Amino acid sequence: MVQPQPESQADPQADPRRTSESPFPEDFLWGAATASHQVEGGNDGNDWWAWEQQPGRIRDGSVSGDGVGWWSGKAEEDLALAASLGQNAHRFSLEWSRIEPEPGVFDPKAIDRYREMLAAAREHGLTTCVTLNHFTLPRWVAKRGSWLGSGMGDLFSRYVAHTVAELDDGVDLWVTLNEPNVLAYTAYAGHLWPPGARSLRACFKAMRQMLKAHARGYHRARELTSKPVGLVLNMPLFEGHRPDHPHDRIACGFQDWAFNGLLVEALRDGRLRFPLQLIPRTLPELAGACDFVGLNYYGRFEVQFDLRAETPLGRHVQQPTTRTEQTDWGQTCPRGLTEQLVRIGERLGKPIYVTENGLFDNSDTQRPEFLVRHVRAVGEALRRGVDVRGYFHWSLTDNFEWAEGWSTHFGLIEVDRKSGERRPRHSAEVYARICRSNGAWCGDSA
Ligand code: IFM
Repeated sequence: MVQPQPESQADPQADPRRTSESPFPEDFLWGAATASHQVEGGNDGNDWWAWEQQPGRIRDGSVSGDGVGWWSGKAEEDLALAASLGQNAHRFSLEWSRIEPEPGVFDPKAIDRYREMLAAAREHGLTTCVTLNHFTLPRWVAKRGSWLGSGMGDLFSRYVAHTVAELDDGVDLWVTLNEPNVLAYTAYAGHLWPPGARSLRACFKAMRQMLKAHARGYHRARELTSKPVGLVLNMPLFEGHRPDHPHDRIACGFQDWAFNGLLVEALRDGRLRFPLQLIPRTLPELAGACDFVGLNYYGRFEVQFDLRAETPLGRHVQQPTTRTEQTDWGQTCPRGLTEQLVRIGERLGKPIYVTENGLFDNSDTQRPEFLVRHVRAVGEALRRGVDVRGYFHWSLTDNFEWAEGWSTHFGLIEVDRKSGERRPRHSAEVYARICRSNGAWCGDSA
């Protein structure tokens, strides 16, 4: 069980609390994560760009615009800054709409720009984890129905084949898709992200199509690379409001299953179960189709049985929480990170990277302690024998947070979008201590 530590422990000026038995292996990856559309800027080729142009879609009325300038040259500066802050790895994503702006037409200039970014990461000693598709789809794919359209497996594996063949030299870890569960629920069951289908049927169809595309992409990539290829899942912790109350247990169990469990199990044995598929069936090519699992973990939802709730069978009653009027990342709960790592380790037996973990904290008052406690939670999973190989904080810099726009700041580094100036926050210094001490600075998590 991870116990909270006093605030002072998160002070980078304090004496490091070293432990002689650090659970973190010598080659553990310490990095931060970003995603193409959230930082690059200057791209009108994807479904998100089109969505942002529609009034009322983005809570603060902003658009991704110039991002934080990654496409026009700032990526190199930020990667150098990450390395100077003690990080030894970076996770970022590629923009399908740039690489394949029209069906079957690939843009060598986009590939060149990504080569430059990968070379910069290499130059600064950063191991690279590269996601082939982080939510955004080319507008020509959106016109064909996005993840509901036919032939998505073929289209995705063609894009994967081209991209892996071109960029593999600079990549250490490949990821096919980011958070298919979050995308399916937010964009297909819900209305906050494109295409905003508002249909449970669409949600599960999109999820099935993404799993099939992942399996196709995984096997295609494996033919072209010797690097590990994985899938990233976002897995919050769901717990009953009244842990012993049977109704809360059922509601919470169902939400955990529908969000987390059915994907973990599908990845294990290829079986698509209810509610992902009304009549269960098996996709043999999906069984075990990953060399590692990426876990994105943000927080905990406490579920109270309520048939009128917006979420199935129960509403979320956890306090306190990091949320806006329209998005809830759950209650900060490092124990949940340990639990999900243990669960994935037990169910899938694959190496795991924490590919995202962070919080929106515009004043940077909670983030230092959040970091320390979650790194200790990773240490706890390692002590329990889970094969965790890296931790990537979300995010390196402030960035375009989808339907929230620019008003929710997740960055270790603050960005002045007018001047382009970067200002590492206090949490960036705290994280630097953690990275440089290979986690020992956080102290013993036992
Ligand atoms: O910004 C997102 C990211 O794109 C996917 N995972 C969650 C982050 C915070 O909401």
